[in-house]
Amino acid sequence: MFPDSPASTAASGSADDRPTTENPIVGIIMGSKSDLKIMSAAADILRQFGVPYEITLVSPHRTPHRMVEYAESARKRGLRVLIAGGGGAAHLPGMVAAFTNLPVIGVPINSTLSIQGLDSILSMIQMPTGTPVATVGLDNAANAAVLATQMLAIGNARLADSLEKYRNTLKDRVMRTIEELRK
Ligand code: RP5
Repeated sequence: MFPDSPASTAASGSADDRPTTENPIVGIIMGSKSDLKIMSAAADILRQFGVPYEITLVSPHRTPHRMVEYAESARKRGLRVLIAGGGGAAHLPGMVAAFTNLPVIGVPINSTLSIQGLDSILSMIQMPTGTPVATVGLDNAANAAVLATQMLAIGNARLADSLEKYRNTLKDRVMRTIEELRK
């Protein structure tokens, strides 16, 4: 998709059939399998940027001990950014942030249609001072992956270059539409 789609990690397959690339530096986690259809977009973006990732389920309510272990071991295992998705009372990003100093990006998921995901958004953005969760828009796992890539690009010229090319593809798309509208 991007002009220089790097092929250093999983070159094909969906997030479902490629749960982990080699030496992951981004951990994508979510509370339930029902979140995967949203969260797989983060894996798609990371693959396109050539950022190695792992993707798995970590439920704050159903597997709380696993959540603690995952968060506490994340840095030691080489992860540098975590992307955590959850719907409803979305405690996963906030609780994971409490157990690690790695940056945590939260993806609120609209799984409780009656209140349209507002519960999830509020669970993530209203964090106490000192334990932030960088929250992206509702269901926008792709933006979480772009933000994770931007964080990693601070010390990585290849990623910074890929991000610039990505931005240029977005700009080109707008310019093409402007041209089409002129006709
Ligand atoms: C949360 O509850 C999950 O993140 C999911 O969005 C929501 C519903 O989970 P399921 O009942 O579909 O497993 O923990």
